[in-house]
Amino acid sequence: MKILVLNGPNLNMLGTREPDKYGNDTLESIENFIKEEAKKHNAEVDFYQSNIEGEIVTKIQQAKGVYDGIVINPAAYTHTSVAIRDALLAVELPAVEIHLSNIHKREEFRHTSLTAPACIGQITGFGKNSYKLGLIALVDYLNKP
Ligand code: CA2
Repeated sequence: MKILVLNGPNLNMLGTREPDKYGNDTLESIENFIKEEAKKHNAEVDFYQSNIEGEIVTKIQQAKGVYDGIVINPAAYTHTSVAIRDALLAVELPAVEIHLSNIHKREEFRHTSLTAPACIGQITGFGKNSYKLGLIALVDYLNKP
């Protein structure tokens, strides 16, 4: 089972600023945490982060036929990107949207996700465990006959 873990803009800055909102872990340490979890489920994970919407769209398009599913934190694009939503719908791969913070507890503009309706579900507010829970939910979904 091959899973693509996608991260959107500014998540490359994790661990350097705003620890109250996003924790102290760097993106690299979160990736290592996900790798360990993936091993337990015999899943292979690849990671991609971009600050550029079109690059994320292209990566989603290229995932078709290569990956079985996607765990995605679209970051700020969650609230704005019709293009990422359309790409997720176009490739017809199961995707789980995750967020470090609870987007529903924050500013109103973060309460809407344009991308979540293109996913099988959303996990929000559990810090780095959101990635772990997202991976487990996706693996479970893919293992069901
Ligand atoms: O809680 C999440 O995971 C978010 O996707 C994070 C996004 C935010 O726009 C979403 O509403 C919720 C922001 C990521 C910014 O990451 C930073 C990391 C370190 C320092 C500054 C920003």
